[in-house]
Amino acid sequence: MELTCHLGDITAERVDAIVNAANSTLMGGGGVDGAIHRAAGPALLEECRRVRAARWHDGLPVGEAVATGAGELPARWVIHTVGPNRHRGQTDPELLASCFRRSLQVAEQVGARSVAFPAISAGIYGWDAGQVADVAVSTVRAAAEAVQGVEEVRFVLFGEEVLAQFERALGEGSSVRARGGPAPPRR
Ligand code: AR6
Repeated sequence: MELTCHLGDITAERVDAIVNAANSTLMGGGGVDGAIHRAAGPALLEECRRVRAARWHDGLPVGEAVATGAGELPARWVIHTVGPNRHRGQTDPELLASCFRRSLQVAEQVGARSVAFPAISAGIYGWDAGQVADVAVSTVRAAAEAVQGVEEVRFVLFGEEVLAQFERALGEGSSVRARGGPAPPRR
């Protein structure tokens, strides 16, 4: 499995599946969740409603993941996962690790070979970007053998500071910037 990171807007990423840092309701929100729903259009919310009705009546639990289509996005699937919310005392890194692991398992189940992740929980949910990067990289590396259908994982980050943390976690030379994507956002 190839792991890379770069600056960018995940909604524009040309991969089989993008991962959404959602909340348990799956009904949209701010941050990357809001951006994904805006870019995908109303079909995504409709699908999320169906997923809730069919399988997750009480909402998607923290650390769990589920796939839908991707509406008007270039990706084929959106994999929704719910990160732990530090502001609610959800400080166990295993919950965050579970988001990355379950998302990869779901990606493999639907047949996605390339997957893009944002920095789950590093925004509104209040986790330190360095800790998110450490958990993300170690979890994806540990899962690589078990999810051989997924050949490529890209971490798509929304700011220089978060990017620097993922570059550090991945180690030197593993970052590929804006490959085939739009110009990265500058802050
Ligand atoms: N592309 C890539 N990364 C992005 C984008 C984008 N378009 N937009 C934001 N980020 P957050 P969380 C980065 O807050 O902490 C929502 O309301 C952002 O800079 O989106 O898991 C949900 O509905 C940060 O580094 O997700 C939940 O209620 C990272 O994505 C809650 O927020 C994650 O920030 C989830 O909070």
